[in-house]
Amino acid sequence: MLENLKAISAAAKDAIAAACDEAAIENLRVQYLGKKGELTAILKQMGSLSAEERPKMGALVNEAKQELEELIAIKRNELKAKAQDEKLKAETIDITMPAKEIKPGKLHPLNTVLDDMINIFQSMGFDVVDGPEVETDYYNFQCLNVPEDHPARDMQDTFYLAENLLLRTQTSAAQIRTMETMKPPIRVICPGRVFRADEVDATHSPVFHQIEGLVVDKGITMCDLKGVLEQFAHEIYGSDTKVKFRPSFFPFTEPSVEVDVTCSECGGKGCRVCKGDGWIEILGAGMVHPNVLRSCGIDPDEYSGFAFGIGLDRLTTTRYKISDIRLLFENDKRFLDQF
Ligand code: 2U9
Repeated sequence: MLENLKAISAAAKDAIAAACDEAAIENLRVQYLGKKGELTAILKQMGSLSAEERPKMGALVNEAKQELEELIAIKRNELKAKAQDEKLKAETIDITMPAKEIKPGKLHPLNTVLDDMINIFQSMGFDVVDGPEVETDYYNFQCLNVPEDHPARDMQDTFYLAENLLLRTQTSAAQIRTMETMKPPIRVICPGRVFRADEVDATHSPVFHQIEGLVVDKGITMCDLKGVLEQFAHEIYGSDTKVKFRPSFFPFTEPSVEVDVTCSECGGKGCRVCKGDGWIEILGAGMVHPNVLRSCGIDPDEYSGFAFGIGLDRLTTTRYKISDIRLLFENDKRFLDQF
């Protein structure tokens, strides 16, 4: 029995040393130490030994069992570490591979012009206010002295979401709310997206952008309007630009003006950009109509104000010599990459 134990033990040690993966080592554990294993079989034969030999033999078998268990544990750990090593080597990332090019984004030309305009008006003390694109008929028209059936509604036809709910045609409603909630002095600009039911062509889009401005205080006159808008025109187009104020009509301002600047392309001589005129129209403005002040709870006998509206898209297309307004809304990267 002793010889048998030695032979089994020696064979097991050789096999453990030669095992090359974790599955093989598990098979060896079952083969030698499992319930039906070779070493377990020797233990089962102990009954045939004399009472004197049994404890000695028992001790030897247990010793051999313990030794094999330790060898198996050591080998198992070795094989585990080896397998882990091989896995890591196989998963090595080749950091010499050229990376995918990441192009940083940039501002849309409309936003570049908008940022310039906001800077100019902020430096003159204006705050920026925001408002919803979906408006009520009251805030978009009635408050601005455009009652139902007023002919000016034709020029500002828009998209109706419900009987009383529409897409705003100008950003004025945000300024109306400012007047309702703030006491004068008020000095705000409101940039934003506006909508009109216009046919699409190279110079018209049903979605476009405006910056409107509003100043309300005691003693505001047409001189303040001219000063602020001249300053704006000089900062945008250069200080030798001439500014012309032409009489006009808007229901929400009285008197009203349209403002032209000398063409920045030809300096006023007349060219293709200004269609030979020498002047380019850049905005509309006027003194806030007393009815508008009254509808916001401001007494027109005590306060006066001026307002203006500038089309951002026109300003952007003339600055960058963009021939078609639609290019601003198509988001074609080949177009946008040029700015
Ligand atoms: C309030 C009262 C009056 C804003 C004004 C204009 C004149 C104007 C056009 C410019 C180009 C619209 O985008 S455009 O087509 N706007 O001519 N806008 S006065 O008047 C206001 C604003 C707010 C409370």
